[in-house]
Amino acid sequence: MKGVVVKSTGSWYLVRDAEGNLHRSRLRGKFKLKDLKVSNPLAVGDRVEFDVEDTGEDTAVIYKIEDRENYIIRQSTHKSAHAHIIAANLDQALLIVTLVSPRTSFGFIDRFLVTAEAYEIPTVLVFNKTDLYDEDIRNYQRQISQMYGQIGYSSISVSAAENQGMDALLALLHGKTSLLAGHSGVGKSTLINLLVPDLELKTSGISDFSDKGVHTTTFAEMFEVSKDTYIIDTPGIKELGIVDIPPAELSHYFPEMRERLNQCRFHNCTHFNEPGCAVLEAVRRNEISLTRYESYLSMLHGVDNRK
Ligand SMILES: Nc1nc2c(ncn2[C@@H]2O[C@H](COP(=O)(O)OP(=O)(O)OP(=O)(O)O)[C@@H](O)[C@H]2O)c(=O)[nH]1
Ligand SMILES: [Mg+2]
Ligand SMILES: [Zn+2]
Repeated sequence: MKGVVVKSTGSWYLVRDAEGNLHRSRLRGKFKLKDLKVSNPLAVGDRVEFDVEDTGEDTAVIYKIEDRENYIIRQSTHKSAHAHIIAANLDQALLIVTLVSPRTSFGFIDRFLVTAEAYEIPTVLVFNKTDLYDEDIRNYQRQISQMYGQIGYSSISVSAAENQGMDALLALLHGKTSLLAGHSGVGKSTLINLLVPDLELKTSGISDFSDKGVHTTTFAEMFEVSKDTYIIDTPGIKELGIVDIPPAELSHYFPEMRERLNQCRFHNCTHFNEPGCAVLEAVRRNEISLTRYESYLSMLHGVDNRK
């Protein structure tokens, strides 16, 4: 039988077949990892072939993984730790951003966007918890949305608490498989509970002490919103490392830099201090946002600006 992995715990998998039935499954014997250096052989979204066996707790055995159309990897910032495939076969990622409770930094947003560019996953920013924004934060959010809009990333604003903006979110999701990503506590599971009634995913408040989420969701899981519309809940990302990108290539994953690359004097320009650099010139003229350029530099130099 053929199916799609909708949940992966590392030791067992939930696979949805074509009729929508779920099978608790395990992987057959030793499974060869394709050259990817990752800790999990199988991820949510993987298309698999499996046999149903009526023995034991895990009733199905996965014996084949189909080639992935795409996938997105979460790289720990600690070099020693393994990379982890968050999900495969995605149409898009929605990065859930909150400007308060908890605050998502530009550094984090830009790291995610670079990762998504590297894996060619279109990304939309979803500002949540807008009910908590005062006038100043609301204006600030508009500026941020405009800045990202200019470089090709669209955004929407929602409030899960007040059920605001859900129509726009549904329209964005329609007919696609979307990954919800973001820090712990930004409201990923809360949003999915609104989109998929009766689901009752666990959610938790923000720690008063750190103003951060408490990592409530522990495994990625895919849910059906409506026919052909799927959404993947994921555990909150604390820190996001950057996939192995050579320094001279990093700017290829910043759309506003990518379009200027052939105007730099040196073809291998890293846009740091080289003479005749078109990117530096654009930063000087405010044509490239300073926060984006700062994110670029921190990634280039491996500086730790995660917040
Ligand atoms: N004020 C307000 N609170 C919200 C909103 N959306 C979610 N919350 C609250 O934020 C807290 C965290 O929400 P979760 O849905 O658990 O967050 P999460 O992103 O799934 O977090 P992890 O599973 O830890 O990654 C909960 O207390 C929610 O009730 C919102 O729009 N406004
Ligand atoms: Mg959650
Ligand atoms: Zn340059």
